[in-house]
Amino acid sequence: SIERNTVTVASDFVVVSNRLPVDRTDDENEPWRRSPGGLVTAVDPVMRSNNGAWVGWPGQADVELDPFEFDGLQLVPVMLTADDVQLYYEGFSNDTIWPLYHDVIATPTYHRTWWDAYVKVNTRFAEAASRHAAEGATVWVHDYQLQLVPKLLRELRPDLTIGYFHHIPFPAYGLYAQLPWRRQVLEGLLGADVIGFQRVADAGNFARAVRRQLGFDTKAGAISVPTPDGGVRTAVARAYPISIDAAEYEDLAKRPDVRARAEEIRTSLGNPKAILLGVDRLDYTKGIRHRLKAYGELLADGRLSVHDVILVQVASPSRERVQTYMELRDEIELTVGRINGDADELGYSAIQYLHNSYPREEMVALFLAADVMLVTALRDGMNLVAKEYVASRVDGGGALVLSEFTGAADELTQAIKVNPHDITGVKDAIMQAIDMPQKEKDRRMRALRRRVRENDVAKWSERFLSDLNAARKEHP
Ligand code: GDG
Repeated sequence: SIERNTVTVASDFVVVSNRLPVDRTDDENEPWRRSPGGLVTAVDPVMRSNNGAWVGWPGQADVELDPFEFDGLQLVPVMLTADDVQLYYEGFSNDTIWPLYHDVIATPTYHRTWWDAYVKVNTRFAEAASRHAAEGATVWVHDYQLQLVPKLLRELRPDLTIGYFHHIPFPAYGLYAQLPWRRQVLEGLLGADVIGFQRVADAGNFARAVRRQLGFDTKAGAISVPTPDGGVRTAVARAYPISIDAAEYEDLAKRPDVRARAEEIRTSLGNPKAILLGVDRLDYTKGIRHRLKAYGELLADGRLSVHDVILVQVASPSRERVQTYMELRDEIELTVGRINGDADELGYSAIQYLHNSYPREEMVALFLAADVMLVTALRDGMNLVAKEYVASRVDGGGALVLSEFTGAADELTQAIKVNPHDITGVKDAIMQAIDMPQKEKDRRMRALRRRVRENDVAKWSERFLSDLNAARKEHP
């Protein structure tokens, strides 16, 4: 099209995600800052060798911007109005799809006006991607905010090879079936040539939904999708467990300043026998309440004492305008206050609660300082924090308590597994982690570290993109 080439060079590789990998700053001289994240690191080399473009929302409402280059990346901003943010993003994405796909831990809200906005914004993203993709380009769409983009994009541009990666769980059909637009969402996703999930179980749930709802044949991850011309094409639905840049975390953990900071943290907390750590976005899927309940009971039972242990809970602010998240925050802060009020002694605190975000160096220092990492999510696509903790323990120390309801649990089999709903079980797991003999800790951490190092984020994107490339060759 004419428009396609007016603003930028058409790209052979286009990433589409709700957010651009940059954040707006208040600094006039440096208005954008790269937002750190595994996804950027993973696709960076592919982007650079294919004059890649990234299509996404810059994170502020009503900001209309032309495509621009930043740090060697071609960025294509998609505008969202304040209404779009409320209906498409906070509404349909974070208050319909998010709770439904996390096994209705919170009750999903179904509003037709939210759905209409979701269709409208997905169309806008598809159009932007279409404008910036060169003939025969590869487009990689990310996550649950953009489930309709694969189909919309295929209609606009049948020449493209389209991949989609789903970062969160895909629920069992019995739950998925609640969605009033369950058909349209499945059809939207099936516009992709390769549909990637975190776990084998997610890919299975998706294939089952497609069979039950659309009646298409599915065989070992190959789904037969009828085409408008009466033919059939294949869409691949498989698991590609995402990971982290393990080497980057290792390098940080070896830095003298980071190690010194870890020591400083331990000292400032009074050098207790055991530092327990939780790091989560403040989200109801993360099982923070269950973790606090278990820990609070251990203190009340006298199995733990504030003289020996402290729990550091980083709860980074998240989705603060969504009602459920406001209520969650109140509930957690009430619980923290109660536990501290009951258990604290002058100079000794049960929980150090931090409602804040920190630089990555500080996170790694915390990981190094923590004897026990608590990941008790009720449902989590992967949970990168678990992998980051493991990668950071270059000293070989530390123990990981990990919920079996995370994608990470499929891989990190040497962690101490817990069912977060079983509070007695969580209490025992915490005690097991604190009391674990050094030798066993070392053995487990070695195995965990090997796993994360061998399956890093580069491996993840290579696996996905190589399947996507194979899909292209099938229909040139
Ligand atoms: C979704 C899926 C899936 C957190 N607080 C701070 C901070 N973080 C970083 C962590 C980690 C990331 O945020 C969170 O990633 P998770 O994987 O743990 O969870 P979600 O945000 O829910 O991510 C999840 C993921 O997508 C990838 O596919 O694994 O299942 O829900 O990297 O370290 N980072 C810094 N300061 C903080 O205060 N620097």
